[in-house]
Amino acid sequence: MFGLLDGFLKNDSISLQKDILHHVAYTVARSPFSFDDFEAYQALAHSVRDRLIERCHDTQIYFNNKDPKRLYFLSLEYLMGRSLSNSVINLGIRDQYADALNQLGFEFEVVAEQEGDAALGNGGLARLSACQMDSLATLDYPVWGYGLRYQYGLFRQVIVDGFQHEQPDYWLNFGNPWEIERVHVSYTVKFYGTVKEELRNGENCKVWEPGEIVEAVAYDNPIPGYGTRNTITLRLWAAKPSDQQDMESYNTGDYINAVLNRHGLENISSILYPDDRSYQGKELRLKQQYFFVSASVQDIIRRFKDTHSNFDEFPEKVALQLNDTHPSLAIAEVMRLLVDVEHLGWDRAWDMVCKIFSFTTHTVSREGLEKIPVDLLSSLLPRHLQIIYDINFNFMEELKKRIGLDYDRLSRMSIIEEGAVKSIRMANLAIVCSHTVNGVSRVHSELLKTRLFKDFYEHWPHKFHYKTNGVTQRRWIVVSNPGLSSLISKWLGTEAWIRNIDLLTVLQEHASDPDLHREWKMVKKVNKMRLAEYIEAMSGLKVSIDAMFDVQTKRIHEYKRQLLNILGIIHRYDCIKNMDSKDRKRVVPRVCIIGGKAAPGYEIAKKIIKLCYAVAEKINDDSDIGDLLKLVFIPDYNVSVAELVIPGADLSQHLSTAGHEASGTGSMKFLMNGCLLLATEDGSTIEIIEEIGADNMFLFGAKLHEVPALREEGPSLKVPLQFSRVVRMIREGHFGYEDYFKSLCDTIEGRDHYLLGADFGSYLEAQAAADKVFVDQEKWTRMSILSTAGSGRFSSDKTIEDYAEKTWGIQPCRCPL
Ligand code: 26Y
Repeated sequence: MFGLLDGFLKNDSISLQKDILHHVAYTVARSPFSFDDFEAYQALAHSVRDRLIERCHDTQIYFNNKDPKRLYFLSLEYLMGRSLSNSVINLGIRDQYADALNQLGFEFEVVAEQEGDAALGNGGLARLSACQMDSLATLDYPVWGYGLRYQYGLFRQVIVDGFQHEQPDYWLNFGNPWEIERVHVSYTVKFYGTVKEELRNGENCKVWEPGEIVEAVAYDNPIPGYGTRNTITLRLWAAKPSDQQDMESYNTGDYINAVLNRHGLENISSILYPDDRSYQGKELRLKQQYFFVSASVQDIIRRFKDTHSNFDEFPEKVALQLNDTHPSLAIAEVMRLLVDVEHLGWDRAWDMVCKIFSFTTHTVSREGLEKIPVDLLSSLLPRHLQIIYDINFNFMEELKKRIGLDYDRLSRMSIIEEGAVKSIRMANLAIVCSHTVNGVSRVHSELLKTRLFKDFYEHWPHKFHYKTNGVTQRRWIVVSNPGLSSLISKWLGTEAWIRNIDLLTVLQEHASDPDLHREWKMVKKVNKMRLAEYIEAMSGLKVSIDAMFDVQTKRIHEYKRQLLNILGIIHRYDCIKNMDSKDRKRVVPRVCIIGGKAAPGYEIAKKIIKLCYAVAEKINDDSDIGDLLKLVFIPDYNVSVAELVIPGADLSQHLSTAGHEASGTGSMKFLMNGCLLLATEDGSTIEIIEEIGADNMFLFGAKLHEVPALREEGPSLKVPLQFSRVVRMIREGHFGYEDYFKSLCDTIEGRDHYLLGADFGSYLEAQAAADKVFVDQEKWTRMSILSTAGSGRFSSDKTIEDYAEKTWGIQPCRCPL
């Protein structure tokens, strides 16, 4: 079909040059004789977009012909970051584009820097969705991703005087060449109103008469696979006023108000909620969830009906994946559409629902589980509340047959939580209706079975599976660390590892080769220089690239214990200050780098950021310390900053109190980039130890089974003297702001829920061990090579293959080249 236009788009550098100039002239509307870096980016992006559209189209035609079982991945969050480099690398035409740009007087890297991040998500869960989409496309699975097209992404973090301020991220201001607006793909989504009963063909039917109608319009974001023509679609919904909504007002002549009223409705898809407790019980959040779910489910059913005259084959053709509980209303929506709209009987619809849904939870704690107040649901989605009640009634009846009248257990397992605020437990709803439930690491899945969802595990042991998260080597090595990527390909003699990650283990054979060591260290050095330049440009601080670059970047949270890191840095500073010049010669110089956002309402997390700045100011200004120790906070950590920071790190820290990090995926990115880990035995780290061995990393801290007893001890727990000393330094105002930091210090002295005091001693030992190895560069480099070599198990390709086979029952469907 594209062939009829002008033949397929050509990818040699002359054709690409022409194409870029064409877009400069006709899309960007600038003179092809004079355009700047940003305009070059826009033109380039549009040229890439044309190629993506071509492949997307072919992929869909191929899928439609083959009609395979499709996976529909439902997630309220995707952290895609930038698209340009990733797309041209996956399309296999990066070098041709770089040549084309060069001929036009531009540099690819400089042009690529013009792109802003798409930050439609908070952190781990959202970046995981993005990595998984890359793997799904690369492995040729027939998939659609669904989500929301927020107009404001995750807030921008601005630091003023060491304090975090949040600014809106209006990321669409400069246009978004990576999406295709589908004005004709739209669905109406209903809210509020009442449910009536009507007799139809002798049967009682429920008819929902809504009070508000909104239109969902599709924006398609092509996701190209690597080394394949397959390009799948991430379909994001935007809210638009519906023409059906205000007909009445128009008719009664209130034209102005009718038009004004329409505008508020667009707000549904405008803001991403930050990951804090403030979303709980908020009507807008619930509206977002339903809006997204309803449009997606209508789209899925429409696609199925395009090629099927009845629903017999529905469960053989459709798999729906719930990315956490956020999209769980999809369950009630599928039931409503099948029963009320398609008029299938309840039992038949229920049977299908139980065959199509699977559920991944990313949460470890009970407080992290979502609940919706019944009152809110009853007003916003009255029909869905009835459906959930019916599901729960049937479930409770079935359960009573199995366990009898054990009311404690029945009430724990019920989808409805009674109490001061009667609520729907979204996780219970998801578990009851899904055929498969999984956590995101082995230990997390064990915790689900033994704690969080113990009752459900005992009832349905077969539903519980374990999956270990992974990250895509395309983004986290090939795009972000081209030097390492070429080096790996050179030593393996092939680029095949980019699709077949198992090949990385071949590096183990060369782990002691001095030639590889030399080249490996050179790559790291170049990446450290790049990072040092960024640090200087951002903060004015000059750092020595001979120092160990020690990094902790992730969302700021008490359980992630950035505070432990800062206390360790204060201790190091204190030690250096008290050393004579002879001892100072033996100190391993460090550049400590911390970065991450605190949720806007999370006061303690914000104090941790301020403490980091206060300590940094003291240390960095102390001429007595010089290059022995520096501390930098990198503001506004996001995907593209991560792409710069991770390849430049020597050491990375993953300090969560055992049992608190469901998985953790940052560690996997550092591991792939040959960065050594200093970590607790928590989440995915436990599996990383199995792959690379405990002696190739620096482990410390209480183990999972030791945590409860340590907590029991409370304030009577003995903590090291050094711990009390550094906390006292903060309390006594060594870094200023002593009143402001008091409540922060109180969280770790006394109750110390996250056990900083208990783990401080072994933390310092692990740090000392890291120093010792860093002096022995040969050993360090060997450990670094073995880290990369052992990172294959943490490729999202592995995770996705596992889900495809064991959870979704889908097969690759590869569009011919
Ligand atoms: C607004 C609210 C409902 C909400 C939004 C986002 C609540 C939670 C989240 C995000 C949670 C999250 O990112 N969890 C992390 O998921 C990663 C991927 O599985 C894990 O590696 C990580 O341990 C977990 O904390």
